[in-house]
Amino acid sequence: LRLTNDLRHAMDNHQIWVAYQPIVDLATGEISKAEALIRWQHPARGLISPAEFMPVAEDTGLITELGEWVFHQVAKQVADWRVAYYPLFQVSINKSSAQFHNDADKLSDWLAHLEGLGLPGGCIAVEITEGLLLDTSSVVSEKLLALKSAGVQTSLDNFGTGYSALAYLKKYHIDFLKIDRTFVSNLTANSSDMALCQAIILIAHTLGMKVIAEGVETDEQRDLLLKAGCDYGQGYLFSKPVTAEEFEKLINPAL
Ligand code: G
Ligand code: G
Ligand code: MN
Ligand code: NA
Repeated sequence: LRLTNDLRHAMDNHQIWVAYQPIVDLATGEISKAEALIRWQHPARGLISPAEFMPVAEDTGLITELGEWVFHQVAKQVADWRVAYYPLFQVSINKSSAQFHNDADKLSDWLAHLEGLGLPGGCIAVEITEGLLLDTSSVVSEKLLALKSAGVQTSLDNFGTGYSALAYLKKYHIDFLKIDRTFVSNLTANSSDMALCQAIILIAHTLGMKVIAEGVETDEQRDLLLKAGCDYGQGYLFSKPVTAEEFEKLINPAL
């Protein structure tokens, strides 16, 4: 309950901010996307992980405001970065199952806001987890299909750790598979995780999806992923999640 009151206060007092982690095109080394990751700098408790406060936000209904707030921050950033840096720049936003089940979470509001900024749906990708694809509620499938018809892209986060049926990847026209970092961390030329990454990349490409490897921390991992045909990489090798200001220095080192 304490955390609930604090969270309400935090949203009004700029303790909540959005961190951006680069997603790098492995073939060219360019930063072509970013993942938005919410952060809470608590005055007494320090940095609180979203893994801790998102469930509180969901239980108390604050998730509606929080989700809207994240989206508005990201939309403004992506508008700036598309002009200043790269016209096809895209930012991905994590969305929990609870957000898909929230009636107040409306795609039409998103689209109206993007249109006001002169942005197409494709400037945003929504990151979902495998569990959501197996959710048979009509509200979930309607929202997933509506995202697609609005041109918003979809990424399947932590791929390989859940139970996604391949049929759903096709049904919802998922755009990106994000290989979970547990498979990337033990990559060596002959490891079984290498075989697994190769298999995931083959499936993805066969179905017309792109692949993002998460948790890339070493040059060796990057090189093996590139050799296996992986499209994008994300991880500490390139950068940890940083403030928008620091992100701008990454995309334009002259700043
Ligand atoms: O980097 P990290 O510790 O921040 O991420 C912890 C978890 O919080 C991740 O699983 C991530 O998907 C989730 N997360 C981060 N930002 C958001 C957000 O804006 N919305 C939702 N629903 N989840 C988020
Ligand atoms: O669940 P999701 O994949 O959205 O969460 C991303 C989480 O992974 C964040 O907590 C982020 O800080 C973390 N992360 C990003 N890059 C790396 C990395 O290279 N290594 C490790 N160990 N964690 C990472
Ligand atoms: Mn994610
Ligand atoms: Na992930």
